[in-house]
Amino acid sequence: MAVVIQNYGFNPSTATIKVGTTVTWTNFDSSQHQISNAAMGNYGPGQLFESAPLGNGGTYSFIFTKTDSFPYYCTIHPYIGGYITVTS
Ligand SMILES: [Cu+2]
Repeated sequence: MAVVIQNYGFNPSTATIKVGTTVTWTNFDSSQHQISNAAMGNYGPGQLFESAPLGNGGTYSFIFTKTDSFPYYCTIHPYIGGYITVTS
């Protein structure tokens, strides 16, 4: 499934997907964004995915292989985030 990053937000900001689904984020903003499921500075255990900083047109893909709920953030702008629920 596709998530658009635009106007400092994720669209859709919440999604429910089946296990094994690949989610691809694409940045349409001129500002860089970086996707991470770790809260800012909370790296290490519990961190499942994190992109490089994405410039305009940049994409990042992650395959969700276990059922759980995953809040995620932009590490550069931690006030924006999204939520992915993975079901069996
Ligand atoms: Cu950002």
